[in-house]
Amino acid sequence: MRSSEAARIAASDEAISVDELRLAARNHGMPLEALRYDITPVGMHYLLTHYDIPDVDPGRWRLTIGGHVTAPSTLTLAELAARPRVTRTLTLECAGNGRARLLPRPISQPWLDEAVSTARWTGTPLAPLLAEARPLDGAVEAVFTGADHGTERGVEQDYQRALSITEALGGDALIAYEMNGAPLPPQHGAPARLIVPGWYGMAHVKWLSDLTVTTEPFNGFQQATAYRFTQEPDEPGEPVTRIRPRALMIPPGFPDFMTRRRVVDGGEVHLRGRAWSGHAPIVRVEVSLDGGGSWADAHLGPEVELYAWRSWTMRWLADQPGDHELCARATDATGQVQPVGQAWNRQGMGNNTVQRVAVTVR
Ligand SMILES: Nc1nc2c(c(=O)[nH]1)N[C@H]1C(S)=C(S)[C@@H](COP(=O)(O)O)O[C@H]1N2
Ligand SMILES: [Mo]
Repeated sequence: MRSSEAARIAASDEAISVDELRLAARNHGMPLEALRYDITPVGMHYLLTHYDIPDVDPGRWRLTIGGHVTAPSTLTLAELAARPRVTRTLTLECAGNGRARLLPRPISQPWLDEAVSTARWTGTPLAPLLAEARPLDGAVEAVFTGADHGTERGVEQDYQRALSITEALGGDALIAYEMNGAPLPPQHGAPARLIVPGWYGMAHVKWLSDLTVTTEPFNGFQQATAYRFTQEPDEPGEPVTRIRPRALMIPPGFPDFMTRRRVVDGGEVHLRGRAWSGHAPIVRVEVSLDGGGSWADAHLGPEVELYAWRSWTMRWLADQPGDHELCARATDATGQVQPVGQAWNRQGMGNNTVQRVAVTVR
């Protein structure tokens, strides 16, 4: 359903509100120093929950599969766990990452750069499970429903997202029940969630309770209204899908408590970070030591798994005391490279503008 209320854009002098602060406190980001870990420790994994974390008893939990299929079914968690098991290391990033850096600022969860993390997700492949239900001719989409409920811009809803039937039957999505080798914790979707490798966060439906095959394209709020690239309030826009390439660096030196401005001791500084894309492998990371004026290639670490972040390093001879602005930018194998300036859209989606880290060398 489409909402009659447009997403709001902050006025040029409008500060972050208590409502935005509340969202930011509930939905924490990953501290950038955690870019040091190949696999983000569970408690440091970024979090985004639109409504409340639902109270789901794993013993009573069921996944229902139905709609336009020949063989509807209901699975318990034990039945799901008895199916073929796969583990994938994947980087998840919220589509709204970078939103609070846009000018003017779209009002929603005010992420800066930190809504990204990498985990090992274990579950069973979606495609064979859906194929066993035997979708009928005319099936167009698979709609995934979470157990959480709320309202958004006046539309009451369960959290729902759809994949095309082609993507669901031919893709590499999982129904995951473990994260980093342990059962999913409540905040990450216990007991089971959808994982769609390479896609922005909104596709990975947590607290999955139902999968329904439809004969019409799904027009729920999270599909048709939210998660679109739009310029105008009433424009349908293009859907947000896969993660755009991005590199982040671990801010070097030490921070000031309030401003988080960095102080770095002069000499050789070992810059490092991660880069990822949901389209293709990362083929290049460049670093700028002068705010994006000039760029030099960083050294890429080993390729991990498709859609998992890749490490990069760069030696910086910090021999000029004073203020510097460090930037990093990634290029993936499709040739997509991060923009240096902003690519604004109304909902603040997919903002992969380069990161800027202000440091003072002493
Ligand atoms: N059921 C449900 N699934 C959801 C959400 C939600 O609010 N409800 N948020 C989505 C969004 S926008 C993101 S970015 C990811 C975040 O996953 P995480 O909290 O496990 O990091 O979950 C997605 N899945
Ligand atoms: Mo998100």
